[in-house]
Amino acid sequence: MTNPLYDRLFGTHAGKETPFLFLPDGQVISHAGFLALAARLAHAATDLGLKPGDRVAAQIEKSPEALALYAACAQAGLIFLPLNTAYTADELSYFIENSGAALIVCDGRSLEMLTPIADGLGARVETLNADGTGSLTARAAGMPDTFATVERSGDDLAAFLYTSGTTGRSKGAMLTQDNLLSNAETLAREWRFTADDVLLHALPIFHTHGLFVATNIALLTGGGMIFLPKFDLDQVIAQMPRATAMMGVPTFYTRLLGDARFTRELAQHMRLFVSGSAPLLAETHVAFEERTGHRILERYGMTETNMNTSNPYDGDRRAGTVGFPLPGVELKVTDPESGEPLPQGEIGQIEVRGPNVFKGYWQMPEKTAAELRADGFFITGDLGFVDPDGYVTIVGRGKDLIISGGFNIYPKELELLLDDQPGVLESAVIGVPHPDFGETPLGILVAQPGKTPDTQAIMAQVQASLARFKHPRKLIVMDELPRNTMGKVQKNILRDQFKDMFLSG
Ligand code: MLC
Ligand code: AMP
Repeated sequence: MTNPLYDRLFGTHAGKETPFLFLPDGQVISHAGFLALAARLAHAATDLGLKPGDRVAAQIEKSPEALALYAACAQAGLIFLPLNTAYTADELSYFIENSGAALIVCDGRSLEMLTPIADGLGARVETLNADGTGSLTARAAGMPDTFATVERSGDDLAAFLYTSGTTGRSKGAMLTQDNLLSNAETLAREWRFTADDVLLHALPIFHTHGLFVATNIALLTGGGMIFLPKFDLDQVIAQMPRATAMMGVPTFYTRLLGDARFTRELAQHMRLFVSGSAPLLAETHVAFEERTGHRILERYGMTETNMNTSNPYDGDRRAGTVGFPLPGVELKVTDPESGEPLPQGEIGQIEVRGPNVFKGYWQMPEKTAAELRADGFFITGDLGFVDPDGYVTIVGRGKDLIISGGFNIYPKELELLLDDQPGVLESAVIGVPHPDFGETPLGILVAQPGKTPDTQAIMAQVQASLARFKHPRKLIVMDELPRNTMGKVQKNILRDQFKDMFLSG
């Protein structure tokens, strides 16, 4: 084997006209057709001067070509760095600069905004639009349909995914070929995926869930994917009869349950519904079973670790739990202060070790050392316990993180921006329950003496700087923030005070 990731996920399908991507317009792309597209893109990238180990930063809409760029990177030994399409110029320039990307691939609409950033860093910019057009695909058009796969080992880096921190800027999580492959192999086996499966794919492909969990499993097992540009309720309902399995964040399931067209009959033939990336409420699990007869299979993962635990395929899928550690993954619950393992059943911080765990944060040895122990255990920042039957339950987060519809928001990033605004003395951002997104950020401001912050102007500043999904749903001005005797803001009190703010009824 010359390149384990490419060979196992992609190369194995060479010459096969089996269906891979079913598009909403009825078009079907075969495995062979997809590989040819990827090979042409690999030629285009290497023609631009890219060499193995170079980073390719991509902020592009979900499309077959966008997915083929991931395959092209694997084949050419490039490191794929997908970026949320919602990121603003401010956010993007950091990722591009920090990663030292040699090539930026963006939507044509962002070209003007990204060109100066790229020029400043000596990177190339090419476009790839949602409909597959753009300068990159134009370059690829005349290229050969095959590409000599670049030799790589399992320990070589395959992807960077940026993940924010509770302090400071985002960190590039370095994932190796083996990290990705080992997890895809385990999940495909545990969840019984085969070439007969058709996965309803409505997740974005710039995150672990949609790219590595969903796509890698389908590629490894040779099944097809109904490849929707995004989660669109009408499309998901219309396409479900052709699918055998679906993966989603909890918002997918609450939205489906909120629609009368989602019936037991519509879901009857489905083999599997998987949920993850954010907590699935036990009541959603129960309501889903009542409606469809299916028990959603909940699993737990992270950008840095891929998937860590899963409820069983056969056996009891317990609502409110994330199941057992996956085969090959060790999980322990430790005391956050001492790092020592806690007695069975006690709540503590969750640590994991296994072939799934990343290599560290790009060029951040201190941050890596703070979270990834020398013995290989990664401190997840999640709090939980293991019950006597071995099921893991996540009860909260030690890290200050809000998850809205499966997207992470770090309060610190917002607080730094809010603190800087005219008339603001200090701020606190908390996550409060939201019926659609699970949680949503609420910004609490304290005014400087004698000043009245202009919340509308502040919101406009937030909108200009940060991705839409991070925007506080509301800004509230309070006289002061509750603090403990050490002077630390007691966010738990604020969370309790505002917990019903966005819940109807
Ligand atoms: C979109 N918006 C969001 C949002 N998604 N706001 C808050 N939270 C979100 N998650 C914005 C839109 O830009 C829009 O802004 C407005 O909110 C309403 O949009 P919408 O039409 O309701 O949203 P929609 O486009 O339908 O998107 C919602 C969603 C999507 C839940 C379908 O966010 C999604 O696909 N989430 C999946 C995230 C994911 O894949 N996470 C995996 C991370 S990996 P405006 O201004 O236009 O009104 C990971 C590891 C693991 O966590 O374990 O898997
Ligand atoms: P990310 O950094 O985007 O990969 O998000 C990872 C975080 O999502 C984890 O650390 C958890 O806090 C959360 N998460 C993922 N899956 C679940 C789940 N099934 N239940 C609760 N939280 C989850």
